[in-house]
Amino acid sequence: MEKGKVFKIHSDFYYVDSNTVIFECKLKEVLKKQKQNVLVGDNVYFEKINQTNNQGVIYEVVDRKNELTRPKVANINQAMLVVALKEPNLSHMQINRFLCFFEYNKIKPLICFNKADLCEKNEIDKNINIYKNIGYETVVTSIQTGEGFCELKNKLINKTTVLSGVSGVGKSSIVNKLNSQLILKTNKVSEKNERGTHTTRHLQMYNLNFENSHQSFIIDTPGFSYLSFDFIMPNELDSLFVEFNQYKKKCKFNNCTHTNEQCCNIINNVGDNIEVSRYESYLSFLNEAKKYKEKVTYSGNKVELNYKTNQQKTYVKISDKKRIDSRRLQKQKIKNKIEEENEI
Ligand SMILES: Nc1nc2c(ncn2[C@@H]2O[C@H](COP(=O)(O)OP(=O)(O)OP(=O)(O)O)[C@@H](O)[C@H]2O)c(=O)[nH]1
Ligand SMILES: [Zn+2]
Repeated sequence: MEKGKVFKIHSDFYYVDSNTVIFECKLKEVLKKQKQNVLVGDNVYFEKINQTNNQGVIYEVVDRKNELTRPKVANINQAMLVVALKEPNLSHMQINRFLCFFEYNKIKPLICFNKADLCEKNEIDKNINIYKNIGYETVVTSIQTGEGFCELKNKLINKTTVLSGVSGVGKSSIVNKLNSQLILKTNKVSEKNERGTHTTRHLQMYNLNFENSHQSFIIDTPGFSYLSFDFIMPNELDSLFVEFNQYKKKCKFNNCTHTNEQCCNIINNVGDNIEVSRYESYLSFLNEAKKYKEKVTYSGNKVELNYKTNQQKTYVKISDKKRIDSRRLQKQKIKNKIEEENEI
């Protein structure tokens, strides 16, 4: 039996990297029947079925250290959020949106401020200090000048990093620069594109093949560029703003929403110990989460669980063709919490 890492999934085929040899694998029938899901980043045991063609069958998915449902990836050490200092303009709301999502999923974020060549040093410092002061790891890079790439490599070495960030910030350019053998499509209109050989990117893991490490991976996640607050109850949102924790204990009401209550210690600290942009993001996300909660409360949809789970494997009647939808589960979770709240 061989061991490897799933780096790409295409319909029923799982592409497994085993010591830099690529195997095209199928899933063992019994695992298929058990609806065993296999994610990019999964470590698997497989058996070769054809030596010459590098084909195999996956027999076992190793227990995951963690997993994300959107995008569907497993065993990640950190998330790199790429933002541009200019072109497109930096959006703190956008940064905070991603940070909240990673906090919720307990994944350590690394914020990469790219396109440093387009921005004055003092403006860069002003922006990154907002996040450094909270305790987030940051790095400043430029594709044009090469600034920050040594530091970035050190932060990526021997880790599996999931890539995120809105379109045009330089994600593909950064990956291409980290490993010149990789050629991810960038947005710049290239001769290739003009000739019409447009390539669509897929969720895929790349080995960065650093000279001193073969275990540094990055997962490109096209489409992972916008998140809405449909995963958390409004009253839990403040916990995702980590720097609020030390102040909210002193709010007068323990169910304080930090919006218009009297003696709210969060509001008292905005502009001093809490950045205005962070608080504004909080208010905006709170509204989104409230709207989602209302929608779930009033939607007549019956959302029911119709399967049982046993550890990671989900056993479903084979005849049951229904797909287990992570969004539906998410909605069910929020629904359960609303019910709990109503019972109290
Ligand atoms: N000036 C400058 N331009 C950059 C830098 N990094 C990337 N760019 C340019 O920004 C544009 C977008 O870069 P991409 O790498 O395609 O951005 P992306 O985040 O992968 O975009 P999507 O594929 O749409 O998600 C390209 O024209 C790059 O050449 C940088 O550090 N400085
Ligand atoms: Zn408060």
